[in-house]
Amino acid sequence: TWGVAVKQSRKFPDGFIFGTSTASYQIEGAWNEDGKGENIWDYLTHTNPAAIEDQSSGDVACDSYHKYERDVEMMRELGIDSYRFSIAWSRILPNGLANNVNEAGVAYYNKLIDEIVKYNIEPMVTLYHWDLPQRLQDMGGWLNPLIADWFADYARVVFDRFGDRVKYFITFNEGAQICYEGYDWVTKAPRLNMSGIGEYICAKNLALAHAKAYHIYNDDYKPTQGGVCGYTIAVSSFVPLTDSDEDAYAAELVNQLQWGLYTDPIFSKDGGFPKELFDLVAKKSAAQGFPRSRLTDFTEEEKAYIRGTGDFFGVNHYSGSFASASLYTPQPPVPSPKDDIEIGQFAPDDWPQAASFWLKQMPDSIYIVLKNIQKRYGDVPIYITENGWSTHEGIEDEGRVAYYRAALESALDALDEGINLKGYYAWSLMDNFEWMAGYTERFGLYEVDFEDPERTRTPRKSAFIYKQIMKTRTIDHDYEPESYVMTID
Ligand code: GBH
Repeated sequence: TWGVAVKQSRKFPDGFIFGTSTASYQIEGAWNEDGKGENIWDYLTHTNPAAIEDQSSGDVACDSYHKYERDVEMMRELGIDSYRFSIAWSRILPNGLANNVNEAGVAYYNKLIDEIVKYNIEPMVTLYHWDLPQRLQDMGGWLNPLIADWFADYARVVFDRFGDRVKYFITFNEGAQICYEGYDWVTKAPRLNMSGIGEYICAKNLALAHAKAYHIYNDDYKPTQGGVCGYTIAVSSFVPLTDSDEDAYAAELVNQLQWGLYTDPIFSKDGGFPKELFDLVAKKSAAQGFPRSRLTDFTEEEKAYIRGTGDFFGVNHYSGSFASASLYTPQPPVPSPKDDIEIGQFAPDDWPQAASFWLKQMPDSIYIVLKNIQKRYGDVPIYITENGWSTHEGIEDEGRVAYYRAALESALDALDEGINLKGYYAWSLMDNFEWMAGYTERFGLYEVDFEDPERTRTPRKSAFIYKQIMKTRTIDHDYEPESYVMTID
């Protein structure tokens, strides 16, 4: 049809950045080599292996600590413009505090960054992708307000050592997941069940930590290094179930809880927490007999200090759902964020299902997400810092191919409407340690053989498809790789 023909000729704009993403704990291995300190994932997987689906850990993972040259070779094979990876805090600062810099850890990232920039690939560095030094967890982790200073000190070391070559920094990967999953749902380290309280304390401390790091970059490094510093959050497409006012309000509340709580303080015009959510938690807290709200407000000074501290908005996007109060069924525990807003969600059965239980392919979901962000924060520059699909082992990954093609069409729809989307990073360059799912779910463009001491990486079909899209800057839905032999063009 005409529609398809027109779509096929659409091009990604000049300067649009294509990349792939990874994270330190998920790929590096070498968990105790060369002076690296223990982090909360080392601690969790070693003390409670049963918490991980296949009782595995990131002790070796993809062994990227030793195999980073192969990783960069894969980036060259794919032809990416940029590589997003994270730095392991405890590899640089073994006990988390900045009195003791581990030079061997610094040397590893220097080698990696040099290898990346040697081939004109732009490094994008996440400072924190979930691997907190265990010593800082022992002192309360993200619930201790002092962590804003600890994080700022760490950030200064990173800017100082790597900012000559790294021009894109992201403070946090997915603030909401750090807080909800780590301090309520027990689905991520440190697995503390402090439902309805812990995540709100965490949200406030994270915002302050981010702002401190941003100001350090902005004041002391940006003038000479000339880069940018942003924040990444997972944003799903929450759509009102019907066109009623109630459902519009329901979707707004879910947006506020799932990401606005973490990003409004940084990106909204007035700063601070989202008003409706803030008022609801205050009201519920009072009714529950708490002498003060479980969500502690910022002072006016803090609000002003945090507001405007994002050069770009990084969005990790995977899926979405419909939202409505009519879908809500009360469930323990109370207090909890779900109980605070009393909204239910629903994803239809006929959306394609990935290997991960939580991941379905929602039609148009990137377009919807980008529109929601634009509506909330105007024309802030946006990078999709993660987007991907899980399968099981196997090179023929038709589900991932279909997902990427649809996602990138949806990104083009958004670009057509002038949305300020500057880049797109596929999650992930290769299979890796998928947190609680261990190695049972695979997100890689390259398959990794975790039985093989060499951790051999093999391109999947999707790697060839993504390569073709990046090369031609268009999406050809009929393209099939001639062979599965990968070369560097
Ligand atoms: C990313 O998080 C992580 O940054 C990355 O490390 C990880 O490997 C990758 O995803 C794949 O998991 O309420 O049941 O619908 C994705 C975070 C996880 C956020 C699923 C939304 C929805 C769970 N997303 N979550 S559910």
